[in-house]
Amino acid sequence: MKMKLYGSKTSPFARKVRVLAEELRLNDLIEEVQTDPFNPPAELLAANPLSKIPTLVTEKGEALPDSSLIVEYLMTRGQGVAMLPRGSKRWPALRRARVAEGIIEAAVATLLEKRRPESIIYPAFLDRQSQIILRSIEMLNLEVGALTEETPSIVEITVGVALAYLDFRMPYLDWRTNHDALLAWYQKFSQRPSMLNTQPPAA
Ligand SMILES: N[C@@H](CCC(=O)N[C@@H](CS)C(=O)NCC(=O)O)C(=O)O
Repeated sequence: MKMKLYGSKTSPFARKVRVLAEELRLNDLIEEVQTDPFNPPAELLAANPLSKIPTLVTEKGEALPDSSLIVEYLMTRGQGVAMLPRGSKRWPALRRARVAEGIIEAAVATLLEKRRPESIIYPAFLDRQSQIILRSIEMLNLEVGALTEETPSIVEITVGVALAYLDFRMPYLDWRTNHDALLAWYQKFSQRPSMLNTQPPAA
């Protein structure tokens, strides 16, 4: 029996896990179950009352209901992804990963807000999410020298998935403009097989 990953081809949180699984060469141990968290099958709810994707159920039936938990777990199962640095480089690395995760959160919040009936969409909320994203891009652009171009860690994977999600859902933000260093890094990172094999369908 394989592990089951409840996810979707468009969810950036699921993509983070899918890229990681591929980098760790664990794909063959994982069955991906395409799941709509807004129309959840009973199996998802049994594993995760939060009704969110990604959710992983291990071969032993243990449920892991959050991408960060799944990342922590899969890191114990495979090799090929860099560990986070120890010592003084650790906290800046974790901060970058958290900021990239925040970009994903703000972009998903934007998408959900836009799906509300037009009369109750709150433009100030959308504007705030865009500002959050642009400030975060600014920071990552300044700090891109700390991202590796070789074996990635979860920091690089989260940054790469966040930028790809902006291209997919918020191309009008045009994050590339004036962020040449981040763009140069992303152009290489996005060519990794793990990124190419986990692309969302055309929007
Ligand atoms: N913190 C969670 C966030 C997961 C999440 O929000 N996933 C979205 C899909 S991209 C979802 O399942 N949304 C359903 C909902 O918000 O009810 C994680 O890292 O896994």
